[in-house]
Amino acid sequence: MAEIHWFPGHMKKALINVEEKIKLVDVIVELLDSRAPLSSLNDDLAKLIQNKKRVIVLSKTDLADIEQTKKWLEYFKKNNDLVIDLDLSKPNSGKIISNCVARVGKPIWDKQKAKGMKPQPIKTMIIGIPNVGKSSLINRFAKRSAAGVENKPGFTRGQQWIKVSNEFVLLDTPGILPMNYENKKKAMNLALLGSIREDILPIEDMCRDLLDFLKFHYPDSLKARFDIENIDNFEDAINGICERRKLLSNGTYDLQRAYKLLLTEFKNGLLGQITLEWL
Ligand SMILES: Nc1nc2c(ncn2[C@@H]2O[C@H](COP(=O)(O)OP(=O)(O)OP(=O)(O)O)[C@@H](O)[C@H]2O)c(=O)[nH]1
Ligand SMILES: [Mg+2]
Repeated sequence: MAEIHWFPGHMKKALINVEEKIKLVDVIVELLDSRAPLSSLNDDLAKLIQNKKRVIVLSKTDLADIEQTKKWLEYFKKNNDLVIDLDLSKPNSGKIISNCVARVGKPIWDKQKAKGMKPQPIKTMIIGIPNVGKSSLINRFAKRSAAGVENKPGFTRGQQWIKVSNEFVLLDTPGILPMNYENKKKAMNLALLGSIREDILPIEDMCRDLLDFLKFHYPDSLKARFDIENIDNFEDAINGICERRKLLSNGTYDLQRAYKLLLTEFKNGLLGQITLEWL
């Protein structure tokens, strides 16, 4: 596979914007997709935020393997103060995240009070790769649709301050991908999660990688979802999906439709709770 350098102009601008705003910000909430937390890390962003108070959120836990998420929480807790997992489809996720930001921001309020000042709203910047749930988290936090949400990478284009209360203001940011990928696997994981635009990697390569992974780690979910037996060989598995789902074109199997269907059903959690990066 050719090397991937997909770094659209708006992401470059977004990275510069984060750098410009960072001095104003009290707390960073960094979202990582719990299905591939290491692939979700962005070194370019990490450099900018290294001296800031931070809450790490493993997002989309409803789509991830519960056992693996537990292990990833422990992993990140070794080097970070506050790490939580969140299913943002649940309304109570807003309360959980606001409690965390309040905990991290308390020393700032204490300092202001000690100086005789009125405590100011904690300025919180929400960062992460595209499609990881940043705008969804803001809407839960603010208890209203303050930020645009869409299931496609790169939906949020500009930064936006959102006042939640007298205690918090939030800054939504566009998703930012790494400028370079240290390995092919990371780019592939991001594409499978829906954080890299779908047409960047060849769809057949994506399906090959996904099926290779699933047949090893989650063979039963693959067999059960598509009612297929032979999953060891890629062609047999795809043909099986075409057969079961009646994906035919002019009397032959419509492989392109099978590829799309497999990726969409995986992304939407229809194959079960699956984590692509295992500890
Ligand atoms: N199942 C599930 N879906 C989620 C969760 N959080 C967000 N989503 C969905 O993921 C998609 C992307 O969410 P956004 O909040 O727009 O993501 P974003 O990080 O703001 O994306 P960009 O603006 O593109 O960078 C939407 O379809 C959300 O409904 C979650 O915890 N579980
Ligand atoms: Mg967004």
